[in-house]
Amino acid sequence: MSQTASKKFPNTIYLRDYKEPLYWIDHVNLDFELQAEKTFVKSQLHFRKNENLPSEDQEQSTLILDGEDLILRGLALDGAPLREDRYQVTADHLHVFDLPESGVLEIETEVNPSANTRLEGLYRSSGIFCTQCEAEGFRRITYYLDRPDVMATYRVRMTATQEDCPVLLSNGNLLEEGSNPDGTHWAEWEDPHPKPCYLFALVAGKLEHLEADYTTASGRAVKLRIYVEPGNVERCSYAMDALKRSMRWDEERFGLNYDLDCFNIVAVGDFNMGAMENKGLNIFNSKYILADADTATDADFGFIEAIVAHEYFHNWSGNRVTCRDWFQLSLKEGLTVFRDQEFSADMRSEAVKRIQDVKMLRARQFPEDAGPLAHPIRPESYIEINNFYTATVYEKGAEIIRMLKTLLGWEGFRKGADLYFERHDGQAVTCEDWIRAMEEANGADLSHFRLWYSQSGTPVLMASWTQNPEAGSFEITLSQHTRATPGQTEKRSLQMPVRFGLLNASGQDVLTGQEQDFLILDKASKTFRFENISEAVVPSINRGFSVPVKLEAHHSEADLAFLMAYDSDAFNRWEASQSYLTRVLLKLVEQRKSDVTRDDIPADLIEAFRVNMQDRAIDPAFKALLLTLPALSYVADQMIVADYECLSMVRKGVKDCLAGVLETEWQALYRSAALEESFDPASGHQAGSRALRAVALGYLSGLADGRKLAADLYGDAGNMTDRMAALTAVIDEDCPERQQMLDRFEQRFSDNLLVMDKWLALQAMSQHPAVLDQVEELQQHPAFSWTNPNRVRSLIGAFAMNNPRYFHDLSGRGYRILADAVLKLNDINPQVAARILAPLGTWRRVDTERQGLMKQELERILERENLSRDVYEVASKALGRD
Ligand code: B3K
Ligand code: ZN
Repeated sequence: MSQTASKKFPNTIYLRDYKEPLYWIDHVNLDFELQAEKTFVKSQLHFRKNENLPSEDQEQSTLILDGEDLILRGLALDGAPLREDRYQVTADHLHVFDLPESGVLEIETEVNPSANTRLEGLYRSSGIFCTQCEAEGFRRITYYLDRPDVMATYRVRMTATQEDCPVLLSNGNLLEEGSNPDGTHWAEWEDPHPKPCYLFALVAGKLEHLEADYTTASGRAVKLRIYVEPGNVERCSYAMDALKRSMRWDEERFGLNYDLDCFNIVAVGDFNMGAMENKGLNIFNSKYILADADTATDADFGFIEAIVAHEYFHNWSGNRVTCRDWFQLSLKEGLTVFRDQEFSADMRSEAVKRIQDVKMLRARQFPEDAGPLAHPIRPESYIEINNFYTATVYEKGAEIIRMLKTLLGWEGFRKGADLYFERHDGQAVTCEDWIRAMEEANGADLSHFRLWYSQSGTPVLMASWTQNPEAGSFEITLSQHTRATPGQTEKRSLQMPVRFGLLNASGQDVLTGQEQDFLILDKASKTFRFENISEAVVPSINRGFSVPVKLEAHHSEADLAFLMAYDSDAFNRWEASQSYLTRVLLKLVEQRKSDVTRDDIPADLIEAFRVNMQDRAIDPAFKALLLTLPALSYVADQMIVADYECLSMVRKGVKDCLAGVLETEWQALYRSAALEESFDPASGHQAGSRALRAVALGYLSGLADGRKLAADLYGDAGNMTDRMAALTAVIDEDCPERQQMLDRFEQRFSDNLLVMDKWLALQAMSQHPAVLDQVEELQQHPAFSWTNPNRVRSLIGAFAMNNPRYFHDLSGRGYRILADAVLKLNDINPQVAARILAPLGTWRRVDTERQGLMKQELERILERENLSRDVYEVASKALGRD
């Protein structure tokens, strides 16, 4: 066996190079002998030549399997060991020469799960063996064709000691289990549904479970189980409830039923992302399973509901119908995010959910589109695919699906989805297959719409209008423009379904009774004319955020105040408040206003605030959003050069001013939102009231009385949401209450690391002047650990992503803290390292002095020897080098 060195600079993979494999693998038998440091994996691959390939390819007979960090222990073909000249091992492949048309290849490898800190492949988390194979982790378990278009059925046997691993799980249904005289035991699982290896999973360890029964609409009885570390079963009920509701919802809304006799979820503490949809055996970051009133906030419950649903929905959108290659990732992710968004909207308030999703899109995806890693939802190239599990592929991908729903209507959309799932069941397909199903089921032409899949960048949508009361006409001109992004200089006009309405002075929609409530902009500029509009109207544009664009509409301030109070579209009502506040903030930044007074805030804006505060008809969750100032990063994105320091000062000034001017109203709101009933995580009304109280307290906390109020709330809090609201209210203040609450929190929750994540993140995001010292000190705190992704994200990630004011501190310390962390993590967990690195790529957004400091840190990272592919790609592209 010869070993060749890996290349210094990683390769780029291109969509245009896609080719089917030379061999297919139809069935896999796996046999695991699980030991903490030495696990043996025997695999039998039933392969056959791909007859689809052109004849010159067919003449080849070398099977090239992927494999990384593996020790090869044995290799046999159809029962006979292979001589050394029949194969070659390189750093990332196993080449097997002269294979027949079909046969069974047997491979034995050895891996060390305990040494696996990358958390890809087979690893141990608190003594539990678990796997993460998407995107390319299976090759760290055994040699395989690690690509999603190779779909096989699996039979998995595992053996481990009864004592350390009483529970043995894999995909599909349990076939048999038994014990051996030496204290070990075994189990055999079978998954009848063909799947790519990225959906393979195995779990073994000391676990307890919560169980429930479910009968599908088609009559199948399913055992649902959620496995957790001992002592945590009581905290799984909400996740179980969310799972059952997701299963029912998918039957009712999409006609999709579950297809195995059991559905297992396992929660582990060390996990690179939120969760993973392995067939029949979802593995979750415990953060998205474990919850009770005392340890989880309303937001946590919302995430649990959404992520449990998301992973369950993948059973069809991702597993039964999967991706041909990783460039098609949005095919499963965009669609599944859209499905989970619709589910959450149905469970709670549709408007509130939509606003939360758009806030998240603007905070995470817009910067991607404006930055060095801008890519279309179907990227054309990558160095490391794990860097492309992005907000663009996921969240913008979901927006594109949502536009299809707008264009075709729900019924048309459902017809297209039905055709897609029926036609492609058991296949690995492309985004093109999805669009074609939508077209064919509806007799629609989506040729122009397809551009959304290949063009990157956030379009700007401009709107201007005129009204001629005498003629009774109203004309609106919509225009679009998309700025160049790296590698895509020419942009074309997209097809945009812009939802639209006209409101008269009493807030009524005048365009009722029309066939559709959207305008289609399908070129650079288009004018739409409406007749018989005799009264004065205000346009409400891009309702429900129907197109993912930056809207530039020249509403007057009076129009915005009006829309804030009257728009029948709840999203645009919120949007108007954000636009108005953003305008005010930007103007004050221009004036570099250090001392904001009442005169700096337009009277009608204050009045609109007061009216909304006092309007008892508004749903409290929506009211909380209406009264929240736009995020710092959102306003900064509207500036030519982002000045976080000045903006943060002005924003605080406006907040304190609104607090003072409306103090009585805030006090009243705070009191009226108090709840008598006991905590119910499923009640949207309760969660809304708590959110509203938190907003009121947030304003009041700038005033001396407010700190006392926060301290009282902390003392009385019977749940984590209120406790966090109290702490959040004082975390930016330099007051004794802050430290007292932090200490109390630490004493009470030091043994629950998931809860301590909140404590770390709050301090990392604080505007307290000592925050840079604190972020460094907290790295030494016993609750922090470099090997756990949740801890790293809570401290380093929260600081770099959510504390722009201090991340961009002119001392350059914020940048240094991040770069040091990236370098440390490069060796421990490259995926997490590359992910937290992203904020350093935003250097083009700040002044030249900061630009220099940021680039210096990126250079320092790139100089490091043994840089992972993950970090190399993000850092080099950030500097515009790749
Ligand atoms: N499909 C997984 C994400 C895998 C990420 C690999 N780096 C979870 C999800 O989207 O549901
Ligand atoms: Zn997903």
